[in-house]
Amino acid sequence: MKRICMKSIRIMALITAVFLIRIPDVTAQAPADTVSSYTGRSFMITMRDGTSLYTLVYEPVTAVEPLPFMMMRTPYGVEGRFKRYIDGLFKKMAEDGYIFVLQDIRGRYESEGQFVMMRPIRDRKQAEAIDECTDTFDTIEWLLNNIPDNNGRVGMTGVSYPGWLTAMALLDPHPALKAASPQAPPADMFLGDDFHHNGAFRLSYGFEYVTRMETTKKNFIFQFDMYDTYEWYLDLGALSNVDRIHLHGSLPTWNDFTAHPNYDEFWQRQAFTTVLDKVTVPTLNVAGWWDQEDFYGPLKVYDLFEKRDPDNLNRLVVGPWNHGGWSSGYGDGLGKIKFDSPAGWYFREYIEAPWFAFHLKDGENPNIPEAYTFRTGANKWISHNAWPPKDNVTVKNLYFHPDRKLSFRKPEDTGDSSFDSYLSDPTNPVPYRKRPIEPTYYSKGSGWGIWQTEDQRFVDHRSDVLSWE
Ligand code: PG9
Repeated sequence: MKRICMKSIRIMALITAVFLIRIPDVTAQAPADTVSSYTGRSFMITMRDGTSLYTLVYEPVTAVEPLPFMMMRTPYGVEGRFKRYIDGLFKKMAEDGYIFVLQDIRGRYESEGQFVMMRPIRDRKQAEAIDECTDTFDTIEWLLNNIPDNNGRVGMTGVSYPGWLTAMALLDPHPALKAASPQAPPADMFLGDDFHHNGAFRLSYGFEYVTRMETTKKNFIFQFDMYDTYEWYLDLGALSNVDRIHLHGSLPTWNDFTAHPNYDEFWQRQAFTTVLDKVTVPTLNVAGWWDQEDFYGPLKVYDLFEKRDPDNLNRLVVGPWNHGGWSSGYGDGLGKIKFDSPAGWYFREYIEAPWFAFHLKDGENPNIPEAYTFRTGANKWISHNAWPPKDNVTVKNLYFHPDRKLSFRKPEDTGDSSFDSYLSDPTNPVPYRKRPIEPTYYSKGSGWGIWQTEDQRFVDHRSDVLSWE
């Protein structure tokens, strides 16, 4: 029996100043064919421990001045991906002119070494120790010395795992790293990001992500023998059957899931507990309100950095997007919701690219406010001078009431009998997406990317689902 007490939910009613709102005419921007103006080369760059990482370097065919590097490191494979990036995340930046650098991290795709899922930060007392931060450092050092006509400055960005790699690079940054934008980086895989939410294991995501990443060096697709994965997971039975039937102890991260069901030292060590004394690199943190994978992370990273930011280099942008929804397309809607504003495109053109250009190319200062968030419903960008906002904010409690009502009025009866309850039956779990539920990745029409905006009435009136109005 679960009890839902008449506790209050704290919400914040925000009344904040609106400025800098410029929703440009999208149709006026004809897409330029930028990819043909870049030429690429590949290198194996050797790290301090002798491991070499596969790296692609793309330079403009004609450049009139020394250019900064824009780097992205990833476990998802770089070969053949440049066109996708240059049509999306890097489109405006490609027009501005950068030397783009894409790298396979250790143990993935064409790089040597061993892949470790979200490799914990090294023991800094050991001089030879390596981690994602030292790999970034060594790569930057090599680029500066081996790719001519660079201006000595490096920017770094990426979404999700690449966003986390960007955040890791900031812990001991190379002096040439002058601007970094960690976008949707996970920060704590037990508390709020991909694998668990508040300790609750996200079974389907955990299983599908880990089989994808650790079965081979390249992305692997687990073949479900059923269309509806809800039924597949239900038939699976106990969690131990994953190993008994399918994995046989072969995947390190699955082994970690089962060995560490609690928030123990393992998860705490992997979490983005910063060893950063002081923010020294301008940092643009980016999150989407409906990120189905990593919403906790970017806000946490922003928050940790903010506490160590005496020079005011840390910024936050939150828009109406799902996971990475800002990195391509207009980002003007999600599922059935429309925002009357090309928020993704606006972010790339008017926030991200000018911000990088200011730090890396002496461009005009776009004066990005401390926190810049998109208010859905009003469909406007809002500037804040702090996050969470401090000015013009009213904090209100929203209370559960009898008869499934919600109100800002405090209930009179808060005694022991004031609770709602439901019976939860593990053999008949509440689906979070409408069935049939397609696999998370590589399935056409998978609702994974938009389930957080999906109409939930398909589970209304189940006896184990409570709703309040
Ligand atoms: N959300 C994905 C992820 C990041 C880091 C670890 C595990 C999963 C991703 O999209 O990269």
